[in-house]
Amino acid sequence: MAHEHTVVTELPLWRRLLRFSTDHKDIGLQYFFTAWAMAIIGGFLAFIIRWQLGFPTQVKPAPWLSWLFPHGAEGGVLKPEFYYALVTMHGTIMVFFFQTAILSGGFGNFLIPLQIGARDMAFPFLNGLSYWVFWAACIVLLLGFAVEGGAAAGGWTAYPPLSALKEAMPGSGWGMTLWLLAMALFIVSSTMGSLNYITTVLNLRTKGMTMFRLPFTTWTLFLAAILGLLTFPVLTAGALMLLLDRHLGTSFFVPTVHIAGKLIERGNGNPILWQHLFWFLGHPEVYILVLPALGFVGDIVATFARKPFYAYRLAVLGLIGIAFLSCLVWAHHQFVSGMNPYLAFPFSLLTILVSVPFATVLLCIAGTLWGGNIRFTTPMLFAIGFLSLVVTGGFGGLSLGVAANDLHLHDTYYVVGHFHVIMGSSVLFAIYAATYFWFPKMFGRMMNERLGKWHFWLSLFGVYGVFLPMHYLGLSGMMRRIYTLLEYDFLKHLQPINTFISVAAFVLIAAQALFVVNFFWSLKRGEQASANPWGATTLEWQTSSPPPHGNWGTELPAVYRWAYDYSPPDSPTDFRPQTEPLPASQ
Ligand code: HEM
Ligand SMILES: [Cu+2]
Repeated sequence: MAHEHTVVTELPLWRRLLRFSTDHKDIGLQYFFTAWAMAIIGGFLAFIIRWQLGFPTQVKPAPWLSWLFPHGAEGGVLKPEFYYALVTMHGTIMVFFFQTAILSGGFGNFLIPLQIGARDMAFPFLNGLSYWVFWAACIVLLLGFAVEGGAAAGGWTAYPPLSALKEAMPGSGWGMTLWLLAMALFIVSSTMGSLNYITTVLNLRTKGMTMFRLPFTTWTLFLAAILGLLTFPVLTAGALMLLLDRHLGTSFFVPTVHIAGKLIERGNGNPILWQHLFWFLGHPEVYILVLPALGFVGDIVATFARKPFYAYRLAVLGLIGIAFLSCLVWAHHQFVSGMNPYLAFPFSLLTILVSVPFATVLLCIAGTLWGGNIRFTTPMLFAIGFLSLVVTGGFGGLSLGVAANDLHLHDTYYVVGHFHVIMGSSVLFAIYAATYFWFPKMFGRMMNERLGKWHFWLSLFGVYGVFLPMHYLGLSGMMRRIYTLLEYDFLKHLQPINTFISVAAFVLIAAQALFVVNFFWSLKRGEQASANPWGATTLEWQTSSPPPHGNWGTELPAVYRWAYDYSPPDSPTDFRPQTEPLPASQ
């Protein structure tokens, strides 16, 4: 393959980020930085949410809020409808614009060609386009804060009628339309990405790189792309129908309802249909996040336990099982929606069945840890933190999967606790693990270990301190999406727990500053990284840090073995890279 002679990685970082590039590494970094920026915005919204719940502004007005959001808070008192906009935008940003974007767009782009021994993605131009459409989606989404009525306020799940009727509440106006357009753009961008990742993995693997020699990370990114390609379009269809309901007077999702005592002129639509269309994507979506997280953690654990991946093929089958079953469980979000009650049983059963392949994968990773010569580096600590959190969150999920429990727990803080432990925290930990792990490859420098470890421990105690008590709040009946519990006599006694959670959340948020400082400091001053600082076997570590444009010298690397030859017997080193030929006797 011909490739240019200009070494693009020598451009300054900001130049690589701000141009239309077709190099997968540049595009990966563009996604990476944009997604982190979105995370900071989403985190700031979380800060305001916790401020309100911990120190309700009706009791203690917060003038800085009115200064920041003149329309959302008057006299330092947050408006309830603005609170809804905050939770909606926080959820949307964190699920799609941070986690999905950084996992598939950021790490997927950066790592897939490097790990399979390709020079770039199959469709480089489409890849560049995918990033800039994502960028536009971010802008359109955030514009919501600037329009009349404020940002979308129907929840990240955008249930009708709040999302279908422009007049339902302030955030149901332009903010909601922008939300739908932003999601449509996001899906277009993500589809372009998925097509690229799938084609690249199928067609551009280098000589010797069979499917069962792929690193776990690439397997998971590949499966996540397939899930995205199969399920995101369903949400696109739903979003278009919702736009028609809003602007052209159709009633796909508009039920016969009264607004302010007046029967609306339209009706007879089915809001539950939206729930099906949303969750047909929405549930697989959470696996679009947790699969790559499992992939990173699997690879990081093998690297730092210095052990061959335990039952690698079984683990890959487990991943495929998770991906397949995750498409069949969506209605566990709708046990109380009024759908046919007979549906609860199969969906309950299938939901609980997901834990079989899930536990298989986790046991394979635990088997890899077992008896390993473990190096507790920062990426390894975050990977182990992920395992702890994913198990805790999984148990929360199992208890919700039983329909009889869910009737009580649905729409309470128990659910909020569940998905923040498993997605908000465990997937976040995997993203941190991956960032500390691949930072040397991305930027050619190491991150600071001491700061990294402080970041890890404060975050670990932080997330458990914030999200475990939420389960208790839910069991005690606290509903999600209420902006104060002081209005309800039966909830008032829970206020001190909310204050505790908010304080823990502020510590957690402050601890993330350690990461930001470490990141930018290391970018400039970090210790210079060698090509393979962790002694890892996979291909990306067999080229320079950072890799040149085109990734490899004049010849593509050839692969002779699987990705996990750690601590091989009779070897002078404790690992054998995939590029090392087998001895003649084998
Ligand atoms: C075996 C594992 C799991 C089981 C059995 C499970 C089960 C459930 C159930 C039944 C609900 C619905 C609760 C309700 O709304 O009443 C739920 C909600 C949720 N789960 Fe899980 N879950 C599991 C793993 C995960 C994972 C891995 C993620 C993400 C990475 C995740 C993310 C979510 C989210 C985001 C919601 C709430 C959505 C919302 O209503 O806003 N879950 N889970
Ligand atoms: Cu689900």
